[in-house]
Amino acid sequence: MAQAPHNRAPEKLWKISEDRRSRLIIALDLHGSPDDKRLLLGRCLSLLDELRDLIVGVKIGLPLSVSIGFDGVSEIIERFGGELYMIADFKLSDIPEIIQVALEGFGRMGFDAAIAHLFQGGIGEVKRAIDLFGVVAMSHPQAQLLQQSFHRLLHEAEAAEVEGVVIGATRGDLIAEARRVLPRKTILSPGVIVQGASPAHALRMGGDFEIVGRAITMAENPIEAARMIVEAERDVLRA
Ligand code: NUP
Repeated sequence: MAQAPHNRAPEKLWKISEDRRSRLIIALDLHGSPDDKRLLLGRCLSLLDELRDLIVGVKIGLPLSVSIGFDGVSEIIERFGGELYMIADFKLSDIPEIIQVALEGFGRMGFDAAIAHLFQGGIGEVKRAIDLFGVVAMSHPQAQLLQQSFHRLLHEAEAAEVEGVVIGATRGDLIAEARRVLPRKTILSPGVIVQGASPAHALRMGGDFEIVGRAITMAENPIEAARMIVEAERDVLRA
């Protein structure tokens, strides 16, 4: 079962979550041809405008960045970074010095956090300009190699003192195990609906936040889709 947020890190994320009674982070993976940059950026801004009361954060990665460029991403952060938790999901897996430089750049852009891999080692050496989430179990069924190292990655997450970890919502068993081993780490879980996990399942297993992309961004009615997920989350948190 998801824990109460008593002074948990990252503070900004938990504060927004308490205020909005939501555990939903949107994966803003809208993408398209570079000719349509302004159009796509406009779609992102109006989508976030519509969803702003239901979501706590926005996760941005390569699909959107290669489509609208980092300038476009910066515009989104400028507009929504004051009220939403902004996460850079480039699953960094480089040498510590390069990861550090990337985090500094994300910090300058206004991101609150980034997602990095842990398997390459050295994350503990990185001086962190922003919050960091380490990937310990991915949502897709082919992530076998990572999964074989699950406990070692949990240990790496603890040793590196990252703010939280990413575990696929499709891996409820691993979420429960991570919650047992790392009781206070914030767990983010992608893989909801389109990848097979039911809304709020990750919270029921001990996760903290759900990351949802296509089930909202490609829905006929994104607000209704988001509302349905947040209602399911609230039911679990009330229970
Ligand atoms: O294990 C992971 N699975 C996953 O889907 C780790 C991730 N970071 N993600 C991301 O979550 C993926 O890159 C995408 O942005 C989002 C899930 O999107 P969707 O399946 O809800 O559309």
